[in-house]
Amino acid sequence: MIIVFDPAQRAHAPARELHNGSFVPHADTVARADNMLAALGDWTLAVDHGIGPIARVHGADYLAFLQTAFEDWQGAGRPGDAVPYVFPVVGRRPLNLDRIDARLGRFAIDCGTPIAAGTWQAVYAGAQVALTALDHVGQGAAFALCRPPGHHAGADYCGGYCYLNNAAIAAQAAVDAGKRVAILDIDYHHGNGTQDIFWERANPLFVSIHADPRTDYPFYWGHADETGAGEGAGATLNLPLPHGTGLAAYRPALVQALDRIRAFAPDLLVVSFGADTFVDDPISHFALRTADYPVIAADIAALGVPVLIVMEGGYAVDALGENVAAFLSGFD
Ligand code: OKP
Ligand code: ZN
Repeated sequence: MIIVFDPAQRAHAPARELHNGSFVPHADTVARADNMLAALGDWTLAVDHGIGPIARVHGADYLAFLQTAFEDWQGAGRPGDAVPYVFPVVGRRPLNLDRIDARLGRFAIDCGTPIAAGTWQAVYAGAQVALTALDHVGQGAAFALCRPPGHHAGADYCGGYCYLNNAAIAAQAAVDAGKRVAILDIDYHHGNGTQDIFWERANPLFVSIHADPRTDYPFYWGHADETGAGEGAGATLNLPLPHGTGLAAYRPALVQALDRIRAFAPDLLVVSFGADTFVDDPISHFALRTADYPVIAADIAALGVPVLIVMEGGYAVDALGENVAAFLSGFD
């Protein structure tokens, strides 16, 4: 399998996140990428496709914000990473303010997604990793080793450690090339950004299996009654599962997801893959084992559809490479 990476993604190294009321070391470490690379072996360097395919998904105001937010934060005399702390919610007017503190809140959904010195450079490279891996999808699958993840980022917001939605950018590029695209999101967390981006679209189809948002981040998205709107009515399928879910309970949801995807008859399947469904994940509560990942992958591969796998979460760092390698092995 072709594995695509760009070391420029290492430039994103946020220090801390607000987690359950305390600032703690950020869970999305550079070591996550290192652990995957060590387990996977040879990789191909991403090719620059420019800003065009990114701008097909993300708004111009948001992209401009991301590129200067850290400089603006430093310009306001602030130490450390840029972190939002006030949000234009609960009926506030959508004012277009200049102050960096106000702009951070306008373009973010949480306090766990700091913007640090190398964030833009890294996330731009991550989007190029996904686009390059898309170019390599043929009869077999290709893997985009993206870090930070992307599926919580919407058209005009960052959140959940995500800044640019790598899976959505690749899916949109494939749609623009005339393809029917299905997205299967099997990260532990609901892919709210991807859902929002394609909410009113019949193509791509968006299907997600994730922790019930009544108990887990991102709380306000991913409930079973969210099915899309307008031309996208019925083109979103959410399958929330409870804490403690192991393979026996996971697989029926997977079968349901794959049945829907098969009925859609896609030319391409984009898999947003998170290994945070692993039993030992420090921030998650499913119970999948390393040996379960090839089983899940083989179920997906049995669709017989070309697959682009885009890396999302997974925070049991020492086991991450092994879990990703196990998942990718199921596509051989
Ligand atoms: C990213 B991905 C505030 C945020 C709480 C966010 C989890 C983001 C997971 N600290 N947790 O889906 O793996
Ligand atoms: Zn996740």
